Amino acid sequence: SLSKILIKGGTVVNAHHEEVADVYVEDDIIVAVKPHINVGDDVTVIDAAGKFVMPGGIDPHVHLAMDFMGTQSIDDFFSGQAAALAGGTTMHIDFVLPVDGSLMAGFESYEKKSRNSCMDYGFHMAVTKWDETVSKEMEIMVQEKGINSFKFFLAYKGSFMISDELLLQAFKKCKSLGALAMVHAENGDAVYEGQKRMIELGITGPEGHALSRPPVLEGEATARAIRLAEFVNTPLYVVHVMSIDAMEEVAKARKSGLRVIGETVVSALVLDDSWLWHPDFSIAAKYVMSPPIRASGHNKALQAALSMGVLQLVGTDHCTFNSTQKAFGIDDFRKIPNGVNGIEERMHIVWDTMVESGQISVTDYVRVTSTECARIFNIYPRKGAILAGSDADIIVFNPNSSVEISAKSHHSKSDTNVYEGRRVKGKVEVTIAGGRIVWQNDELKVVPGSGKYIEMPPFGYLFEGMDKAEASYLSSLRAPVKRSKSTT
Ligand code: DUC
Ligand code: ZN
Ligand code: ZN
Ligand code: ZN
Repeated sequence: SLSKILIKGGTVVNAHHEEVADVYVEDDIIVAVKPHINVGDDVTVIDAAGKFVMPGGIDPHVHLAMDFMGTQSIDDFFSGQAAALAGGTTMHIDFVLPVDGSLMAGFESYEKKSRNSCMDYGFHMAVTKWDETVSKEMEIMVQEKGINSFKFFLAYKGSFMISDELLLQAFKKCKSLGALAMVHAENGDAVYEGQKRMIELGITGPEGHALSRPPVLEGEATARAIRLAEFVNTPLYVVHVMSIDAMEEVAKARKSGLRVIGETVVSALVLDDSWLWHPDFSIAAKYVMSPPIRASGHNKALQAALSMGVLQLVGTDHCTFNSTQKAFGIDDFRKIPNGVNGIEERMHIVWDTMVESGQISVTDYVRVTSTECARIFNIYPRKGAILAGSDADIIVFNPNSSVEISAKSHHSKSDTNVYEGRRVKGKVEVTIAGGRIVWQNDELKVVPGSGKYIEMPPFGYLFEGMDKAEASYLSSLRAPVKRSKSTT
């Protein structure tokens, strides 16, 4: 076999269980997880005593090499993934954008973009218009291309945004395919008005970005998407929950038994919008993403929601632009390419913010950074677990070490970092991806082309009970009134 690795004496953590054990890997598969595994001397041994051995992170929300706002996000599938691996993330799911409305052309362009991948990845598909062709292409994506989730934008009027009418058709299609509907929830018409108003008021700087699209517009769109998904009776995944307003809609929906999943992102958990008021444009502009980073207080509330299970997982929306690209919007915040980094920092910041602070347990950390994503997108326990038979995507984490985040040392191609100067407790010391040691002793050893495309099958468990729910919905409809033709 190609490689044999023994990770010795660490605390092996899964979402459901932790124990001191050895982990033995052959090729790209975990072969055994148990105490005291004896091996020959052809095996590479990693001493993990006093450290946590956890499933590599899975980032559910990433935009590598994305053509967007007149430019392209500068981390491509190689540099973005290299950064991910240095930060303990071993798989990401990227959003395929259609090309001229064609899902197939979009898929093919992302097959090209991802050719140099150095870690495993999967795709969500964005749907930005609707007709018979798109509907047919959705079937092909699910049945032949390994995609089981479709994202709809309620914002970006004039480009990606789709109407409620079309959203309903698309939700129905998702339901019939056993695919998961996802939404970017902001009211695009209102954002457009908000932006015009800021410009009229002469507010052209990055603070105008926050002021033009406040939390109420995220709350409205989240509530609307949830209700429309309820009307169609299909599960819904709300991407990047950034505000209390949106989070409370997710909480309410889940409490009433709706199958709604809430994803938050690292930036929403730890940053606040005071950065957008920074007097230096080049600093303020790097914090422009959509939905915007919110006023202080939203971040703490989202942390609490994550710890209580109101939100289920943490992504990044990693979508990086360098300062030259951000400067496109020097005179008009509407032209600042939207996006922040995070794929390399996520595992460290979530640990520091949530575990080190005592808000969640180590097993919950594994759940929100890895296992839950694998379950939701139907690739568990191949991914998201340290079990015999799972893929060998593993990190060794030292809770007693620490890391200082900086653009000077990060692996992203971006010349800035929104977490610049932040020191976090805990450190990913080793990353094993696909059975290869790709990060050790602060050194990256990645192989272009070694990453695999992970097909994600349509759903079983998420749609369980659908027929029963459907039946009870239909039986709740009151019988129509039979009227005679005459109107006397
Ligand atoms: N928001 C961002 O900030 N970047 C990429 C796309 C998005 O919706
Ligand atoms: Zn056990
Ligand atoms: Zn989005
Ligand atoms: Zn996004």
